[in-house]
Amino acid sequence: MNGMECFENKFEKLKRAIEDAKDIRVLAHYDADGVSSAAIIFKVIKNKKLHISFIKDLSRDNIKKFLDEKKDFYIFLDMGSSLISFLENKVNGAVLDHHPPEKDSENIIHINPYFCGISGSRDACGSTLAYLFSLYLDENNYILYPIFLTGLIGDKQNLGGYSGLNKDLIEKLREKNINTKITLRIQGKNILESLLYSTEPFIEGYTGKPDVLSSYLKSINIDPQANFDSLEEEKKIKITSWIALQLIKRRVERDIIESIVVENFDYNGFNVFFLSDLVDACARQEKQGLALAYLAGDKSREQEVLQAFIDHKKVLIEEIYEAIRNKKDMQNLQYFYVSEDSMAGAVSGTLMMYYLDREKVTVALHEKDGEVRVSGRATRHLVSKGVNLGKSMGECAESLGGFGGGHDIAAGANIPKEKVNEFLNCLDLKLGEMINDTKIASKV
Ligand SMILES: [Mn+2]
Repeated sequence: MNGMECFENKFEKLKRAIEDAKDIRVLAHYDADGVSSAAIIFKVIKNKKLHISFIKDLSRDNIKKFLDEKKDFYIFLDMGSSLISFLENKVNGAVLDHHPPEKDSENIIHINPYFCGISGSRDACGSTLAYLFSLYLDENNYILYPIFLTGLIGDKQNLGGYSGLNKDLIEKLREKNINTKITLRIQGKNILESLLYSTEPFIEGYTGKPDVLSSYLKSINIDPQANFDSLEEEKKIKITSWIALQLIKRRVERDIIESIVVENFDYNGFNVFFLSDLVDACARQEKQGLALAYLAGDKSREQEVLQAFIDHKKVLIEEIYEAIRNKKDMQNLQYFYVSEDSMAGAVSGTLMMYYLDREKVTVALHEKDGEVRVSGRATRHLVSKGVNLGKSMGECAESLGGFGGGHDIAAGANIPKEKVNEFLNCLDLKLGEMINDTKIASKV
């Protein structure tokens, strides 16, 4: 199989290490990809004592607590590649991760697509590696594909089309006679709920508004309680083009508009995109155990999972509208406050894609214990114009007694509460300089 050869040696080592161990500790990243990776490993390791925990805080101090348990063997999933030198003299273990690796290791079985010339940001995620390992153990494990796809979609590696190792594995699935169907990205119990809780796409004025949606659906003769997939073709087209039109009106980018329609891989009549949204919602509420049980096949947890989804979406959508209401504009950025810290990234990401001015950086602020936490997002377009958010946020925060940093397109900072205005002015100015410097440089 494509992509398998490069991993084979390490997979064989991992298989043997698992056979030899009595007590296995699994530490997985806390998000949808981490939970899915853990669910795959949980399904394929049999007759062993397996203890799984999910990790949000990747600091060495936090990880050390688990290492001190001195288990026979540790498996790190969707995390660990940046901790190799810390781990390698402390434990027996394996890392299956797709984040940029610090280095390979003699002591740790370090499995990362980077070592095989495969991009970890687009072509393989944590679940890809766990799934590939499951196939190495037994080809019949291909039936774990819904869990693999749940992680992949959770990590947004489906955006812009599948590629690399992900694509190879999906092509293999097509040979297995699994039904695929073109359908809407958004999914819920019925068409009303699908639209009601949709944040991908978020449709301002409709998302989160049951009355507005019900009367709109009735006006075009669609039963709000109907399931999208069971609608007549003509009605499917009607609703799809209506969503597209709403997004065009809000000047959403073409790629994003196109992603409202997806190809679903059927799983007992279930949609893997919805599955991924459910797991994501659980993970964001610290309910990874619930998500894991459900993914691993415990249908009795379905009601709880659906409730977690609705709870999460309600809070997120409320925060999105609140952000729209309190948003303030500056020359090169727009900012707003959120009341739930954990939502800051999701709110600014959603608004940047579906609502706000994409010519400006989006900044979400959250006040806590005399401090303000800042979460910033730029667009590819802004980055190409010279914006480096990590650098500008870091410099401004440090000059005001805080700290910050990150990537060019997404970054964070912590600043003292009383310095917020100064920070925003500093950032606005720096962003302006970055854009103008590039303009001047490209003219020369
Ligand atoms: Mn991941």
